[in-house]
Amino acid sequence: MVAKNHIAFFSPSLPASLFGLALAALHPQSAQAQLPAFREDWNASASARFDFVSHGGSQAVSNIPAAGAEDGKALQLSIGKGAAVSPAGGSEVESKSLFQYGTLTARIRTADCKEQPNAGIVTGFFTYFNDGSDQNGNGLPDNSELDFEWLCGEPQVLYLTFWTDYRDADAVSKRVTRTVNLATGKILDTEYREGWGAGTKLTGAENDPTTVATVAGYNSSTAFYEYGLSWDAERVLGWMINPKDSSRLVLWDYRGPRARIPARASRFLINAWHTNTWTPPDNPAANQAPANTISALVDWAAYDPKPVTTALAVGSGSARSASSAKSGNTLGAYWRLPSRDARIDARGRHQSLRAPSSP
Ligand SMILES: [Ca+2]
Ligand SMILES: [Ca+2]
Repeated sequence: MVAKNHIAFFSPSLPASLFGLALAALHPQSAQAQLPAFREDWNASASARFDFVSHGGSQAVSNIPAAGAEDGKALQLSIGKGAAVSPAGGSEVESKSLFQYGTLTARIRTADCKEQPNAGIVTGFFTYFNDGSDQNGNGLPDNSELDFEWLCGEPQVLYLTFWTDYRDADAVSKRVTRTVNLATGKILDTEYREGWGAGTKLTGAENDPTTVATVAGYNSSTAFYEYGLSWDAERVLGWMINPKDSSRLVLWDYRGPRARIPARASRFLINAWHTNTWTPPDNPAANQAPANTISALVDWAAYDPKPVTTALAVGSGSARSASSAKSGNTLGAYWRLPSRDARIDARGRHQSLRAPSSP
């Protein structure tokens, strides 16, 4: 009931400026006000929450009939034949608003390369913010980013990477990363990295859990799965709903130093793009440009501002509860950002510079 009243208070008719003042009064200690929960089902031609970004033959289009989608409709993120390398040659959706902390979820079928097994295609579900400033004062531009990524050449492998900093000039970064093969239940690496090679192995609270259950038959590109990122100042969890029993399968419960956890309010994005340098561990030949259009599908995407501990306590219901929140509050103008193209270009450079097997 409390949550309901909380959401009802923030009427869509409130001007953005008043909305901000109201939140500031309610949350005097939080640096960044939280936005209300929402869910986007992608069953209309446009979205109140997300901008669609297409490049040439790579198109982001919603309301596409899709078998396996809960409502029969999905967002299609296509990568066109011969698409240029980097996210700037792919397609994506990008939230109009910024989010700081809470849980982001999406039900995704990643790009399917069964017709071209050596295509180099990334599907990404992530947060991102980089305006070039250095608010954490460590000498590198802040790059707040939480990534869930898949390469279509080995669609049973998941890459989780949490970034705090990235400098475009020399690709120096600060990030932690975990790679998991879910079909075998094997954690391939859990490391802190500043460059593109191997980094420092993580232990203790930075390496939890130390084992991940096998998801028999897992193939991210042949079925929809629900994935989530739960984030606060001291913790980031990457998880998915296990299709066997609908339980939450925690892939990584990262509780490292605060300095290694992104802190800037960030946009919520889902994209698909061509890489010719980042290849999966067991398929190093998977770097080809798409010979024909290749697509990922997204059934829905949701946000829930509840703190991580609360979100986890309600099990897999966290994503569903977001769907009960009334959508349609357009708050996109609340935080001002550099132009979208500048942001995409910066991210395109840093993502496309990845070395083989180095998320
Ligand atoms: Ca910094
Ligand atoms: Ca849908």
